[in-house]
Amino acid sequence: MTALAKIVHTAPEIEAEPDLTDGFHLVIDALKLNEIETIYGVPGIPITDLGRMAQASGMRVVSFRHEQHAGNAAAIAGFLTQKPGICLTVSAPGFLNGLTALANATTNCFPMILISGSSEREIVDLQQGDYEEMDQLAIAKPLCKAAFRVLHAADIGIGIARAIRAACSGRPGGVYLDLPAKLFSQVMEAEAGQKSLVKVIDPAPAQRPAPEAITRALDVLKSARRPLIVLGKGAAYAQADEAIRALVETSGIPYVPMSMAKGLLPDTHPLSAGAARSTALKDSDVVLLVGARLNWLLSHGKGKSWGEPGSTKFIQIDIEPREMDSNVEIVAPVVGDIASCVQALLDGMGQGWQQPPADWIDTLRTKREANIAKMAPKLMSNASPMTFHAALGALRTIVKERPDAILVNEGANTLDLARGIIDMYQPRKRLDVGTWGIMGIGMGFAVAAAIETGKPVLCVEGDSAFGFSGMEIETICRYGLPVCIVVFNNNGIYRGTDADPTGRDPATTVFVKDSRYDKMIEAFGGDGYHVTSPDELTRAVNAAMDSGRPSLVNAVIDPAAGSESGNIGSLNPQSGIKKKK
Ligand code: ADP
Ligand code: TPW
Ligand code: MG
Repeated sequence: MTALAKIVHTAPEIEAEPDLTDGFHLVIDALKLNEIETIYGVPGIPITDLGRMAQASGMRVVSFRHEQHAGNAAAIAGFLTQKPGICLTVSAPGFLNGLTALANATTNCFPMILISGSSEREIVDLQQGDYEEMDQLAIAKPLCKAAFRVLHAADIGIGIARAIRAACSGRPGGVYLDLPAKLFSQVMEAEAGQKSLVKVIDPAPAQRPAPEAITRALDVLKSARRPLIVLGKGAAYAQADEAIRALVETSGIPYVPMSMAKGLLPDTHPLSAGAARSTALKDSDVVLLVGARLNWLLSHGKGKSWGEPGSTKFIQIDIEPREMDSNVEIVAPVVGDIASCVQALLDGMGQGWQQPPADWIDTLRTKREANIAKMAPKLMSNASPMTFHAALGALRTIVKERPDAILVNEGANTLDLARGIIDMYQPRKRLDVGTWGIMGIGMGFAVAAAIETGKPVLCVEGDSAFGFSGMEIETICRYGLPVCIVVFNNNGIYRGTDADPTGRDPATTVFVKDSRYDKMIEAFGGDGYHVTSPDELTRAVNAAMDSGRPSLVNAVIDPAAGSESGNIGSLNPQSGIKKKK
């Protein structure tokens, strides 16, 4: 009786099967709905099919040789586009490889999302030794801005929306999204799946500054005798280029660009005090920080790089309220997004704005011209082997002639000297080691710069720096990207001249002498060049950039020319034990 009733009750009705979707497709649909078209990653269990399906759906899926470089690519894609760059990795080891890039993105305020597949929760939480077992969410949490896990296919839309919002709103940063393997094969009705997706409306809402904050800031600026604007990479990120130019030119206040803010206004601008940086910081009485933190890169706003304690008043524009007073007192905090804040300052300046005293402008101009004149002969040197200055003098001309190329730069001497010597002419064209001074961003940044902008890329790399991501030249060749890498080959870290005092091993800072990095790219079908003079360097880089092909120029630099740690040797701790005379 019961059995019969059951059969009758469950007799199949003639009904069309509903269309189904699954976790794989929902992740892809959610990204595409939010206009995210590119994924940087490395395939493997459990995300191999996710990459394949994303590619089949028309997304650009760029596969790297190591997750750290995929992560760096995603991070700089975020910086360049204001949309979170996506890095996709496998569980435990792949996740950990991507984590350095996620932490670095967070430190630099770049929006990115690291999406990692993960193992079965039930097994991971009982620590029963699953395949690539790791509690990834817990590990990621302290190293990024936010971390989420999605357990149900119906929550994928919300999970991705939360990740996008967390990455882009307020101070941008890195977000971790944990997607357990089981999620991808979960099935649900397609219509319900589609409805569960969320299009993030206005992911980085404007944050207008309080009118009193603007009045306060203008009052302080008006009182200045020697005002200075410092532009940081937050200003570059904000894409408020016209407003920032107008602020500088209307106010008549000289400015110093931080490394990745170079080119926001051309470095040749008459109000650029970049080449008189030390004087500008030390002698200014009011400093307006625009998207630049008073961290180590600005000597924390105090000490011998600055004037007497208390003699410099700081005004700071930043979207992050807690940045104010982080190192020294900020007399006029302006909390809000840079575009709104700069516009409000401009509006407040109005007609009657007084330009800064002429003697301040003259002091900086004279200093700048003197510094440039002092440097000029070094840039022309024809010494063999090449000095850093001579090689950079050649590249400086090339960048001047190709201002829309993107410059990627890492190393120690190769970084610090290139930053000072190579003028930039357009916003967001200089990408480098950022707040941590991290080595290894080179090839990842180059790939994303080429893919996101379609522009040619010139990488200026120390030989050590290049080694951190060098295998990705295969990626550059595979995707046929217009990237020209110049390796400043001085046989080592800082210099190639150290020796092991015991005579047993190579010194800790040196590499194989006269390595032929140019031959590495030839192995993958790219073009290699080997150059020993500035003229040869110029010819090779121009040929490489004209060809638009993946190329590597091995530039032989005097192994004795560099200094320890480039410009920041003073940060090296010294032994407390005095040497016996
Ligand atoms: P730099 O290294 O060039 O000096 P930092 O990375 O130290 O620059 O500082 C960048 C700052 O810019 C961060 O404090 C960040 O909160 C801020 N920022 C980023 N985007 C915006 C924005 N759109 N509006 C306001 N501030 C921003
Ligand atoms: C992830 C420490 C700072 S600079 C540098 C290292 C190893 C390399 C300098 O040599 P290079 O440049 O590139 O040949 P040059 O022109 O002076 O010879 N690990 C990480 N990040 C950092 N910053 C280091 C180590 C470092
Ligand atoms: Mg070197």
